[in-house]
Amino acid sequence: MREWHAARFALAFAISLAFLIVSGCGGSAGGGAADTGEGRVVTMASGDNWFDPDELEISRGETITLVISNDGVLTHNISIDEFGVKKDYRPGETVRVTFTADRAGEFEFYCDEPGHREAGMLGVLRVR
Ligand SMILES: [Cu+2]
Repeated sequence: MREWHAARFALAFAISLAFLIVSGCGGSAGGGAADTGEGRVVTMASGDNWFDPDELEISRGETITLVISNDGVLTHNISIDEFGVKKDYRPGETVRVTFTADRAGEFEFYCDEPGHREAGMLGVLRVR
């Protein structure tokens, strides 16, 4: 009985220690979900073959994290050539892409899967 209690205590201690280590790393390493390095979070849906919304307006110098779901049955991709964005994501998957728009203008975001852009899987990013 005593050994069992001791073992349970040791396990609880190990778990809380592991939790402390994990949360400590998340706070200092950056890139965690609560990290402010993500900038403004913009939610977007997509499917076969569309983005919703297909127009985005942001400010120059702003850091944006797009959270994009794939509601279709095909693999898709979000690409914004001017800002180095290029990310594939599978059906049912939701991905996060962070970028900083360092210049103003109108830019195209699109899916680089063959034929998708031509089928209308694109949109306009306006940076003011
Ligand atoms: Cu696509």
